[in-house]
Amino acid sequence: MSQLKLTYFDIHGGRAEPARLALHIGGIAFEDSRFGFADFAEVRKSTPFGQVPTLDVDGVQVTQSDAITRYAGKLTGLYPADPFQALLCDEVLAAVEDVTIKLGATFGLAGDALKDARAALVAGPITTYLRWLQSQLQAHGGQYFADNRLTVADLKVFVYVRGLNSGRLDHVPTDLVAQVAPQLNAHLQMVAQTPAIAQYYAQFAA
Ligand SMILES: N[C@@H](CCC(=O)N[C@@H](CS)C(=O)NCC(=O)O)C(=O)O
Repeated sequence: MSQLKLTYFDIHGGRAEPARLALHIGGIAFEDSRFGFADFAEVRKSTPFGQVPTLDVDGVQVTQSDAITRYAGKLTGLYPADPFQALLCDEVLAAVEDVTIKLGATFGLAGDALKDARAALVAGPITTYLRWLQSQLQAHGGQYFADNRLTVADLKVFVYVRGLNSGRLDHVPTDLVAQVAPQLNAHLQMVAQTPAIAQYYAQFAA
């Protein structure tokens, strides 16, 4: 088995979290290399684009969170073997990444500029993507996004929706998902109650 080291912020969310969850669910040992925000300036010097996450596979450094998530999914059986189901899974990963990039563009803002930018995102793209995600869920049986079972697409949406609900994003109402795409909250509960995921977060709760 390859030696894996996943490097990312010490938070329970963000771009590395779906891979962390997949590796945990699949029982794949990996070095969970977490660092604080204050250390990012130093950590980014060791990455090609000044970005995280990175995954080291037997010492080979790899970038791009969705590629890492898909790899973790393949290692753990959480990525569809069927090409069409894999396509549906990839579509969800890419859509969540698109809207994450739009939100990321507001992180350097403050005051009214932040408020206005976030309000525009909430009224526009975030709502559009949430509604689309809910429609995808409905179109594929209402429980999972692809393959009629838990895949990394579910983990990606779970992490995204949990972030929106968390109250940590200024000017993003914590009831936004409940208002515009309530089935995504039911999906979130279902994923959160998956025994391996509940056990994963319980270890940090003490
Ligand atoms: N396309 C990259 C984007 C990674 C990314 O933007 N990561 C953020 C943290 S979540 C970052 O390092 N931002 C700093 C920067 O872009 O300068 C991926 O999906 O991994």
